[in-house]
Amino acid sequence: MAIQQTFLMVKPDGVERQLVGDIVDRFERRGFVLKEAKLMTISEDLAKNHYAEHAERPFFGELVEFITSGPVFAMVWEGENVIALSRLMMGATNPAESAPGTIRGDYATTVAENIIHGSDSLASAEREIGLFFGK
Ligand code: DAT
Ligand code: MG
Repeated sequence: MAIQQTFLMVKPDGVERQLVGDIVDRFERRGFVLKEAKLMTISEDLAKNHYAEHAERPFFGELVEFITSGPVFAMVWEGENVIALSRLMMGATNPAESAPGTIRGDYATTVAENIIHGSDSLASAEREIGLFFGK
């Protein structure tokens, strides 16, 4: 395994619920390094681009509306195998499967409002870091 970077984002529900500190703390304690971070409101264009893979899904409109509904906390994290390990720390997309101890398993009960986004592959990490941080 190699040192990687990934894109993580506390979604509007997580910012609203004041979970940014807890989430940053979890990744720092695991040993990952915060490289970039900003509180921002996502434009409709950026939301549609970020979630382009879901454009044909029935929930796409709701997803774009939700992710643009308030500030998000966008981050770049670095470390050994951080792409796969951060996905494990987030927990499953389906709330019925997100284990206690994971971020979603501790804080979310619905698939739509699930607190955190994380890149799911090297390609999506590079794409999403570029979209949000321009590199
Ligand atoms: P993840 O965020 O775990 O990578 P995903 O990429 O499949 O999951 O979906 C992106 C987001 O879209 C997800 O975090 C919440 C929303 N979503 C996914 N499936 C959904 C569904 N069946 N109904 C409503 N929203 C959904
Ligand atoms: Mg995804």
